[in-house]
Formats: sequence, structure tokens, C-alpha cells
Amino acid sequence: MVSSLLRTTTTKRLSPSLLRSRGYHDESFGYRKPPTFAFPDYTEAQLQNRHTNAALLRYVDSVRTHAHRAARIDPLDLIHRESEVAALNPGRYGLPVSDPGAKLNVNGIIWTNPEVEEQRSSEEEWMSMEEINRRLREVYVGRIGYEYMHSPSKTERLWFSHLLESNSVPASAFQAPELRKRIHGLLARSEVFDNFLQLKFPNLKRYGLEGGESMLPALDSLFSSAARAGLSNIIVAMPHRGRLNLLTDPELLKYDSTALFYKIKGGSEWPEELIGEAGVEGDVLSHLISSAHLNYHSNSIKVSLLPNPSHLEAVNAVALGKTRAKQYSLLRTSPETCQLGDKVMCVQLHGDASFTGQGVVMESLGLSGLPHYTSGGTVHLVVDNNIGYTTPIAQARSSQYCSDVGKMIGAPVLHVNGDYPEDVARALHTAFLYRQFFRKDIIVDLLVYRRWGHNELDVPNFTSPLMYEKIAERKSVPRIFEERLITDEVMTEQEIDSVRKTYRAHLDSALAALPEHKPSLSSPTSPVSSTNLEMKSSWSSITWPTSSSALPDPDTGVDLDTLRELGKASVKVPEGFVVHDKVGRFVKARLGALEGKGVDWATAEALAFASLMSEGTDVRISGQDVGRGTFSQRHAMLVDQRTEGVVVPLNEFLPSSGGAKVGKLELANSSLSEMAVLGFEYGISWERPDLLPIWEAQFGDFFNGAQIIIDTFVASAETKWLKQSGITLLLPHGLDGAGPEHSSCRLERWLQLTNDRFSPSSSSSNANAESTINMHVVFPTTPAQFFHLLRRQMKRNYRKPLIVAGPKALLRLPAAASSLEEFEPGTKFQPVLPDPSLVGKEKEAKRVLLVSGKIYYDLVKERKEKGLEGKVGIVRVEELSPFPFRELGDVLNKYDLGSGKEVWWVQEEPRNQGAWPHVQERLGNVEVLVESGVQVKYWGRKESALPAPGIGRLYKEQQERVVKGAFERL
Ligand SMILES: Cc1ncc(C[n+]2csc(CCOP(=O)(O)OP(=O)(O)O)c2C)c(N)n1
Repeated sequence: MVSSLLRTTTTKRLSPSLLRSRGYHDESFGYRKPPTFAFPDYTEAQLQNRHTNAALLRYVDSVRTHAHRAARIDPLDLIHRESEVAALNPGRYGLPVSDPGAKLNVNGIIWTNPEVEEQRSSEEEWMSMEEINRRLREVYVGRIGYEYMHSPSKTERLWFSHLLESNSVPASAFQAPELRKRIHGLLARSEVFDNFLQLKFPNLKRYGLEGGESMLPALDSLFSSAARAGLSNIIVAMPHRGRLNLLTDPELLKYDSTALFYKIKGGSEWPEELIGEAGVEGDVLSHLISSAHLNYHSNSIKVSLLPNPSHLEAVNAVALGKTRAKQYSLLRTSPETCQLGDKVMCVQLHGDASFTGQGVVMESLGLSGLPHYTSGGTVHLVVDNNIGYTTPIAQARSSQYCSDVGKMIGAPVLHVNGDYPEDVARALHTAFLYRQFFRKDIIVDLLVYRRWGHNELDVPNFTSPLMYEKIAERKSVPRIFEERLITDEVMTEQEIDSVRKTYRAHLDSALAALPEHKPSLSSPTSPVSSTNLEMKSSWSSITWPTSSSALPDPDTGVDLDTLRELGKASVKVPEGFVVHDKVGRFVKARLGALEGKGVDWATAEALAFASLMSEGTDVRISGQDVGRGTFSQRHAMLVDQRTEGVVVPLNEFLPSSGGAKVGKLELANSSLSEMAVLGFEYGISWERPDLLPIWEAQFGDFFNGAQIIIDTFVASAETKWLKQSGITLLLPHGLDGAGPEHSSCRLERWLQLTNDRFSPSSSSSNANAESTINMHVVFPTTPAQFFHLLRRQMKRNYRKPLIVAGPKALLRLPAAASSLEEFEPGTKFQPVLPDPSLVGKEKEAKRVLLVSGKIYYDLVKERKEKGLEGKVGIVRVEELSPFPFRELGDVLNKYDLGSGKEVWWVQEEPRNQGAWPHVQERLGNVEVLVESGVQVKYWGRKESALPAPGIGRLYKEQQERVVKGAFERL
């Protein structure tokens, strides 16, 4: 019988018309919101009894709330156990402690029946004081400490007390001999593995699991519960501790041991053919990855361990995004009515110090319940060894437990003693039940110890001598477990020996096979296939950027009639829907633009989205206030002024192109986080190459809160991990008197992060630069260019991150508007824009100004005012990385540079910022400039500690000097 605590229920799908209301944010895109449960309330008789037996009620609730403080959860018994917790003394509540046989009616106070409905009875239920104490102590003061009474949800609190007090997950189920033998295998192999590495590679920093071996049965239990519940995929994010143990275990992630030894010896984890030309440089040992199909009682589940950088916890949000997107991919292929989290679960492992200390933990937890960011509930497993590097907990956190950060989302916490792997397995199963029932996050705090230092070459006794004295005295976790198995006659000594010896023999032969090991595209254990570099499943239509079939520069133009139709759909207001007056004017302006009045930035963006969607591509744009747009420019999401109902016209009214299934636009208004939200979008981009994933910063500089994600994922994932991503970042940029912080998306930093070549000769062709660049950095000046860039992201048959320094001033600048013809078939993004006013007359110019971005329009205006048209050419470098050597050379060639002409680089950013530090050396390598002997002169602001001054007068003076000065002495 499945108790009602373990059953999940389903909710009905909302009708499309309701999606237009606030529900748009919750219930679209195939994800169904987790149902909300309400447990049956107490019966009249129970309420009466709670009143009559108030002292008992107070006592029981005290135990539920405080017993974790007395629970036997700490293997070292150093910190967590309090010898006396006054709240657990029934005498303090006036209960008859001196008469253990005295009976009390517990109906409505203690739960004894797993069937919640049956427990709602009027029957009196009597228990003696002794029974009450025994039951409560068994449940709450054992080797698992529970914290759930902080939950703001009465249903969740009741769910836990019912589950625990009615013994719905009995300890005996985790004492079954077969399970204990399996647990033993995991523990023993882990120890054999650690010892083996220590012996064969004594100088290796392996971040072994000694002391924390229970992490493996913990995960095994979780995977098993998930597989039995019908989940198909688990996405795992984890740090260094015990990662190699999990990876290589033959029952878990099955990483080839010989490949591991090869890596330890300095070899490559990727096929050797990819090193060099294809740009692969790999990552360190403790970041290796694997995915494996595991079978539990004929239920198969795929567990994928994500790559991660050294930056602790940074991978969390990436894993969440990947999980949500994976669920969506699976739903599309198996469209049964499915709840979020039915198929895929995110599992995150943490160290105690990093879980407490890293801000991204809070940011990522904060996403867990938000529309557009929920992923069906994560199980967090903290491998809590009470120390971080050399920092003991007293200096590492202000909270009682490392898990306390989870309380900000009301997540329940189970603290469990790692010396008792069966209890660990039980805790993880319980955590899974909660996650499955509520589709919310839960934390398991696995209390263990770390036998060695931070790594095996480290000396922990320098700083924690007493703790390590205690640790040194202890037998290992696997050995203690083996002794119990022998005592309980579950295994004999010989059997135990055989498990260890068999695994040791396996490792010996894997090491012996090392000389023959050479990872290659054709080897059977290769993580990538020779033809398509692991372009599996959803990536099957995507090729590798350096392959001969890569298309870096596809046509991105669209038939104009189609565009007009799409543009109209983008602002269609449903009948009876009342939009704000200003939005009404916005709608009119868009319709005017489509009739030839000039296409503005937001219209170009809408046309890019709409055309991609009509061809079947999904688009997701995420960030603060993206639905409306920070500058009120987008209005892709309309809000009814009377009801706050929401409609996204592009999702309602878009015609399909050539019968393709129309894509969807997900406008994900985010929490006020950059790091976690960008990480989340980035995770989506790993899973869904068929979706255009966009993250928009409110102002460009706010991306710096997400710098870790940028350095360690966006800029480097392809080189480290062969992971492509089409993530697209929109970063408002440009000086407009708004002061230091709102002026710059720190173009210089992006450019410094690219692996752009310094001269054209360092690569054979421009096409090659397109494919080996780690990310594109662009600063487009026209809506049409922006349109083509967005479409290029999806029309290529490979994926690259795109960083767009986006405009603020140009959003509505009439001079920046594009004509519809710039969007038509045959048009595409131009890395360099020649001066349109000088076409054919370039030779007459005396000076050429090279610029990037919005200053172009200021310069054009000034040139006109000065009457210098024809004398000065203004050439726009729209793509800064890869630097367009060829295209710029082609344009400059027309100017006849040999005839004493000047070439200036003009920018409004300070000299140490903007594009200049990047372009300076590269300009010196443009062939025509080299041949003509022209030295490019810098003209712009002088060096500054700020992107722009905060004093208005200063800003104006500086800006005038830059703009006017560009035309002096002509
Ligand atoms: C963001 C970040 N800061 C510092 C480090 C350096 N570092 C690596 S491991 C570690 C200690 C981590 O402690 P904990 O999270 O408790 O995990 P444990 O090593 O104890 O398993 C530190 C400080 C890092 N990798 N990432």
C-alpha cells in the first residue's frame, strides 16, 4: 500500500485564456506548476484534544523543533550534540514523568498512521508517557536530526510529522542484507581507490573521500529512489571532494580508470586530435565529467555530472538551468501531461564551508520557487566535514549549521551521521520523498570528517591539532561498517576481503593498460564521437565550429512582406485588452515603422524574435524587467491595465513559416540577481541549442556580479570542456551623463577575455577566426545589424556566445533607424560598416575616423555642423572580436591611404577602457595600414579610474572635446 504521504497528485492544465492572466509566468512552456497540497485539517475531536492536552502538544512540538540539537549526528561528537536540551524534558511541561505508565490521549498531537485521512478521526488514541517518550526519541533523537518546523507551510510541517512519527520510512528497510552489501561495495571500493591513488601517485592532490565515504551510498540511495519513481535524468553539480571516487565507481559514474590514470600522468581527457587546431585545452583532474546509465531494479536512470570550475558553488545555477531545460526537451519528445520535475532532478553537492560562504548559493536558492526558474526541486547534499581548507567552522560561519542558508526558502534540513551509511541512505530517500511530493528544494547535511588535510599533501594539524588527534584515532568508515556487517552476520571476512581484492585487481589492470591508452576520436571509450563531437540528442543538428561543414556566415535576411506581418503580430492587442496609453502609442509607432518610417531597435529585435519563432525556434530572454525592457523600449509583454493580466502577442498571433511549428517567446523577468540568473541561462544554453538564450543586464556594468560565470563558463567552456553555447548577452553601454556605473558594459574586459588573434597571419582565414574564437563581441550601431546578429546566432550550424554592447541612446534615435530593405533576403551582419556618405568618394577624404558604437552618430552630426562632409570618412567597426582584419582592410583600401592621410581611432570611453586596448595592436597589423605606413592615432578621453565622470559639467566638457576634437586641423 502506498501511503497518502507518498502519493503525488496532479493538477489540471490551465486553459489558454487563463494563461493570459498572471498565470502566464507560471504555467507556460509546457512546465506545470507543482500542485499545492492542503492536508485535511484536524477534526473537531482532535482540536478539542489539542486544547485539553496542551502540555503534551507543547512538549511534542518542542521535540520536533529542538531534538536535532541532541540527535547523534556528529561522528566526531565535537560540536553538534548538546548533552542536555531542556526543551526535550517532558517534566518542564507539567507532564506526568514520575508515572511512566500514565496514559494520555495523543489524537491530533502525535501521528501514528501513515494514512493521513484515516488519522483524521474522532477516536481517542491512548499512549503511555513511556511510549510517547520512546517513540519521540526514536524518531527525533537518533542519527538523523530533522529541521522542518521552520517551514511556513502547515502542510509541509504536517507531512513531515506524519511521515516520521508513523514510521513510513522505517529504518529496518535500510537494514536489508542486500542493501547493506551494496553499501559495503561502495564504501570499500572508495577506500581501496583512495589507498591505490595514494600508493601509486603519492604526490597527487586527489581530494579523497576518506572520512566522507557515506557520500556514495547517499547518492546511490537518491538515484535509486529517483529511478523507481520514474525519473529519467539526474543532473549533478559537485565540487572536488570525493569527485574522483564518484566518477570512477563501477556502480556509479563508471569513468574509465585507465583514462583517469592517463589524465593523472598529464595526458588529455579529450581525444588528442582535438588539441591544437580545434582549440581544446582541457581542464584539471578534479573537474572531470561523466554520465552513465544506472539500473535500479530494472529502472534505468541517466546521471550526468556537469563540468565545473574551481570556483566553488558557481555551477549550481548552471545545473538548475540545464535541469529545467532538459525537462522541457524530454516533454517535447514525450508529451504526456507531466509535472515539472517528473523526469529530471537536479542534485547539488556542496562543501560545508562553501555552502555557507558563497553568495551564489543564496542567489540560486532564491530562484528555486520563481516562475521561469523553478526546476522541480533540488536535493542538496552537503558533505559537511566541519572544516573548509584549514578554517574550522567557528571562523567559517555565523550560523549554527552550514545548512541554515536554506532556511531563507524554508527548505527542510536533515542532518545525518555519516558513520551510519544505512541512516544516510534513509535520509536521502526521505529527502527524495519530500522533493517528489512538493517539488521543492531540500537539504541533507551529511556530517562526516576529513581524514587528511584539504588535500593529501596538506598538514591539517598545523591549525586543528585536537580535531585531527581525534580523527587519527578512528578506524575508517568502511572498516567500522565492515565490523558491523561481520557482527550482524551479513558478510564474512572472506567476502569482505574479496570485494576489496577484486577492486584492487581491477585498478591494477587498469593501470597496467596505461601504455596502450591514447584517447582518440575513434576509441570506444571516447567521450565524443569522431563525426560530430558528442552532438547527441538535441545537439544532433549542430556541428563542431572547426569542422569543414561549419557555416559561420549564413544568410539572415527575411522576406519583407513576412516581416511586416510578423511585426504587426508583435504588437497585436487582443480584443478587450486594455493597454497603457503610452503602450498604445508604442504600438502605433511600431506599425508606422513597418510602413517604412524607419525600424527602431526594439522593432528590429521583435522582428528577429518573430522570424526565428515562425521558423520554429524558441526564444528566451531573461533578466530584470525584460518583459517591458529597462528603458520601456521592448513591451513584448502587455499588461491589462484593469486586471494585470498578461499577454505576449508573439506567443498568440504569430503565423508559421512554411508549416514549421511556431516557437515560443519566454520572457523571464528575473530576481535581482546577476550571477545565478546568468548561470541559469547558460545552463539552458547547454541543453537547448534549438533555443535562442538571451540574458540582458539592466545596465551593462551589472554583469560584473556575474563575472565568475563569464570567466569560467561563457569564455572558456568550449576550450575546457568542448561545450558549445549560444548564450547571448545584451549589455546596455554608452556614455550619456549617467555617471560611472551606468555608462559602461566594460567592453575592455570582454575583449580581454576573448582569444582573438592579434594579426591576420596567426590564422589562415577569417572563417577560421569565426570558428576558433571563444566568443563574439559586437557593438552594433543599427537595428538591422542587431537583427542579423540575433538571427546569425541560430542560423549557424554551431553555437558561440555573443556579447552585444547594446545601446541606450540609440534605442529611439531617428538617425540610427534602419530601412526595411536592410532586413531583406541577401542581407546579413556586416563586421565593418563603410561610411555611407562617402561611397565611391573615399579618396577625397583627408582623415578617416575609425569608431565603434554610438559615438558614430555624434561624429556624423558634428561633421555636418562643421561642413566637413566629404573630407572625413567615419568607418564603423561593428564586430570587435574576432577583429575584422579583412573587412576593415577592404574598406580602408578605398581611401588611398598612401597619400598622407590620417587614420584615427575615436572613442568616448577613457583610453584604458572601451575598445582601444583591444584594437590598438590589431590595427597595427591591418595589411593596408602596414603597407601604407600609417600609424593609427588614438583620440578619446584620457585614462580614468571611472568609466565616466559623475559630475555633469565634466562629462559635457569631456564629451565635447572628444567629438569636436575629431575634426580639428582640417
Ligand atoms: C570561490 C572559491 N574560493 C576559494 C576556493 C579555494 N578552496 C578550494 S576548496 C576550499 C575549501 C572548501 O571547503 P568546503 O566547502 O567545506 O569543502 P571541503 O574541501 O571541506 O570538502 C577552498 C577555500 C575556491 N575553490 N573557490
